[in-house]
Amino acid sequence: MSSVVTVNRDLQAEKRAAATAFRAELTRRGIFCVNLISSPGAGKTTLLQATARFWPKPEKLAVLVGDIATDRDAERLAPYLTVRQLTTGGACHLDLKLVERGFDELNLDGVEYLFVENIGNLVCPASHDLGEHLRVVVLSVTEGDDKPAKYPKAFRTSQACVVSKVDLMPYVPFDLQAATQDARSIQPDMPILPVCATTGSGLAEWCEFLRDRRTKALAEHVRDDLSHRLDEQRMPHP
Ligand SMILES: Nc1nc2c(ncn2[C@@H]2O[C@H](COP(=O)(O)OP(=O)(O)OP(=O)(O)O)[C@@H](O)[C@H]2O)c(=O)[nH]1
Ligand SMILES: [Mg+2]
Repeated sequence: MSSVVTVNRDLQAEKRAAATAFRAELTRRGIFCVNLISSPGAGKTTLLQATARFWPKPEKLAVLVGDIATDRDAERLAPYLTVRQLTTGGACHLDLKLVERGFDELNLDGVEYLFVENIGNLVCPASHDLGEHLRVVVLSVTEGDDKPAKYPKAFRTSQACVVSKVDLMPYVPFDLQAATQDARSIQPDMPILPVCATTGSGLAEWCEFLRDRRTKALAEHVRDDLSHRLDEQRMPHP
């Protein structure tokens, strides 16, 4: 026997509000959060290892790394930076509650950048706001240049695209211009960052991009906070 239960609550609105509140908390603490999404094996963990090696002060970086099973990615990242594995036990994406739990368990003293490596999947993670400031879709050249058009939501909800494994371009049929064009037909002005995590090519541009976005996000917060306080001062006292 089945029955219908009327909830009368907009659950999506509640999830959006929770993600917005988490983002505000991160901003208040000066932590810029980057959600990396991609197909399995596109190179997210290798990119994070290379980023930590390249970053002048890797102690300012931390990672929450998601996987369906095992903590192998956390083992790979642990020699380079503060990391906590999030294991979903089968779920194909990370959700905000799991990220918040991982966040509470990390020592984030002095951390300025929190990366969230999502589950390798170009579909489900696109629908979940984890409270990040920046969503980056990683597209490896071995996947084919047709992926932006075939998985538009991943590209529509991301604010930048890292094209990974560019060292393999001579060996695979990947047209960077075609991929860029498709990505920008979905998301105009999408920054495209070609990177090879194994040789380090493109890492300087990637790291500079992250610094720039963090500075802008924090400046926006200071501006909003200031105008909020000025508005309060202008309010007539009761
Ligand atoms: N040639 C080449 N191989 C790479 C590069 N980046 C990653 N790889 C290789 O690609 C494979 C997958 O890389 P990972 O970093 O584990 O990919 P991932 O996206 O974290 O994978 P999941 O967490 O399973 O989704 C590994 O064998 C890496 O060594 C690159 O820039 N060039
Ligand atoms: Mg990984």
